[in-house]
Amino acid sequence: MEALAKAHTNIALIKYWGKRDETLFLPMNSSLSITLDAFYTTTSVEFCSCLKSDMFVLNGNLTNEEETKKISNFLDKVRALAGVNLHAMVSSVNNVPTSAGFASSASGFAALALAATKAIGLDIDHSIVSRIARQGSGSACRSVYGGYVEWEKGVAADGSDSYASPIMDGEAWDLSILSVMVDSRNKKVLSREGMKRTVDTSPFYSGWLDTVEEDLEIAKGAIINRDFGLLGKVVEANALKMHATTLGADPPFTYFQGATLDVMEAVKQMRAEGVPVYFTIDAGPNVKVLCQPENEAYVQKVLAAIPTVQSIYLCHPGPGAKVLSRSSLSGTSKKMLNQFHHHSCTN
Ligand code: 2P0
Repeated sequence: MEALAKAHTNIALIKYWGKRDETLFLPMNSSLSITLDAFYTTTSVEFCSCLKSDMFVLNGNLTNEEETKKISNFLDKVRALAGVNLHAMVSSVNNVPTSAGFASSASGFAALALAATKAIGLDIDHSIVSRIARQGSGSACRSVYGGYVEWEKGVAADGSDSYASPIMDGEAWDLSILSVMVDSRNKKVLSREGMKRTVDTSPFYSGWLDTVEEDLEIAKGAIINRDFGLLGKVVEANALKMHATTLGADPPFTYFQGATLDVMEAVKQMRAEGVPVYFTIDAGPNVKVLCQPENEAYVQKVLAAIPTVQSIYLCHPGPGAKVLSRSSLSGTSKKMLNQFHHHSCTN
């Protein structure tokens, strides 16, 4: 009982910020993202009666008990759904450089949800895979689909209506997303902790909730109409509103650093010169810059000249999660995933 799957990271245009249920990963608000082409996770899952416990191999190394426990807890949900009680060997390769400022949890849990449900014999559609992926990491439910994706927050207490669905294919509208890495010194407030502290203590959080659904409707309309100026404007404003909530938290915090502001300023300067370019920022100091493909070379050149910018990764819309065959693997992924491929038993 084995399957292999691949899923790409995503970047939120309208942010997921705050949970109404931490156990089920139910969000306070709906969100909207673009799945990216450049970064992905490939995961194999093999359930077998000869395994005495779950094992998790990440980038070719067997992980410790704590990391394995997170995967086991997630697999428990898949086992419960399938009514199967077998342990699994899970092997994942992240083609997501940690230095790129993208969390690998979105691509990681999307790939795991697809590989595990397939391996255990569940024949389910992507909306159910998305609902399962959500329970590993919220943003993972969006990585199940390619292109432009909406995660509807849902209203049901059991989370049955909280999953992602595609709005539009990436090929229907190409955009350039530049991930701009800056000098990073501060200790991070993890997004999970940051959103919780904000929900619990920030008086600005209600302001976030007041406008986020309207922002999402505007962004969705802008995508359908390929209105880049309108999309950029609402994306940038939405990110700033999310970050504003953190300043009101107790204790207060911010993800911005000096270098973050340098990039934001450069984007505004280019815009003042007539180049349509906008930024968004997640739970860290790096900046994601959005522009149209015809301007990407110029935007990259301007950003690369900022002294506090370390590196820039260029992305475009990417595909949804897919089941793969082992024979389609190549390079490092093939080597790492085959290293722990479980051949030894005859079950
Ligand atoms: C997002 N972020 O929409 C938002 C914007 C960060 C800022 O989703 O606790 O790793 O695992 O559900 O999905 C990052 O949070 O959090 C995130 P959990 P997740 O992309």
